[in-house]
Amino acid sequence: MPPTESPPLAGRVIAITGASRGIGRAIAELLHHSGARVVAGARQRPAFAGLAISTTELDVACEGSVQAFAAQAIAAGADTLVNNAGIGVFGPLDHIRVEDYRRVFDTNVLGTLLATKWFMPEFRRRHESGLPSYLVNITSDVSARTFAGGAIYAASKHAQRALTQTAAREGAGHCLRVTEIRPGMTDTYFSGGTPGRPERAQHLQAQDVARAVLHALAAPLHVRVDEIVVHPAVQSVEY
Ligand code: NJP
Repeated sequence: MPPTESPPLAGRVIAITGASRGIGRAIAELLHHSGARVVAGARQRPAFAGLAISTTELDVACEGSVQAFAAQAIAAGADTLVNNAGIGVFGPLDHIRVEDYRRVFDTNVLGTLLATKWFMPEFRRRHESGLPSYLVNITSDVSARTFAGGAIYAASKHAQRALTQTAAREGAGHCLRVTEIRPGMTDTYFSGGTPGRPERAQHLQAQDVARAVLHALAAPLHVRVDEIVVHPAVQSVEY
């Protein structure tokens, strides 16, 4: 009889922010089905009927909330943080509202910064014990370009890319494997969207992005996946 293969993420413990719906939810489900233990957080506590996924309330813009999330995940043995929580507000430069800027930057930039801050010491400690750790940031295809109407959002994603690359450099000393995932148009609830509408039938599905995350996290130990850009085939070729 052939030996039974263990699932690719067996034994792994993965913390995911913004996992109540959309891409974060799809990542949580796929990684769970790939053998990982998942700790999923969002402001509205995620619910996964019938799946053994740990869930918790989390506001990434609030340091106390992030600290509690990190403590829970680290107590469960977390080796991976997926910074996925994110929002977008769009409009021309001369219509920008300060409250929108603050909301987007607090979630996308400060949220990524705080979560990384509270997991980093654990990743260093794991390395000292001979264990690997992973950081995955879900940024955007516009983390390295921009478009009309995208000032606040693209600026926040450029900043998130800078945080990702800084974490990679600071984590290099303790072999932290850092991956930036840059999805294009994805059919989720993002920016008030409703998934499943016919005009978005050709967009990425949240599961397409989740598969990119799995690819990075299930790579052999000698491999570090720095960046994945994934677009729907119908989106213009720009990156
Ligand atoms: O959006 P959506 P996506 N603290 O709205 C959570 C990037 N992206 O899945 O807190 C904690 O379906 C929110 O939960 P709740 C995008 O920038 C997308 O598309 O309860 N969690 C929900 O679970 C983002 O970084 C597209 O409201 C917070 C989740 O975040 C990531 O993909 C294109 C939170 C958002 O689910 C996932 O977005 C692209 C907070 N303060 C990049 N605020 C795209 N969809 O086209 C929000 O280039 N959440």
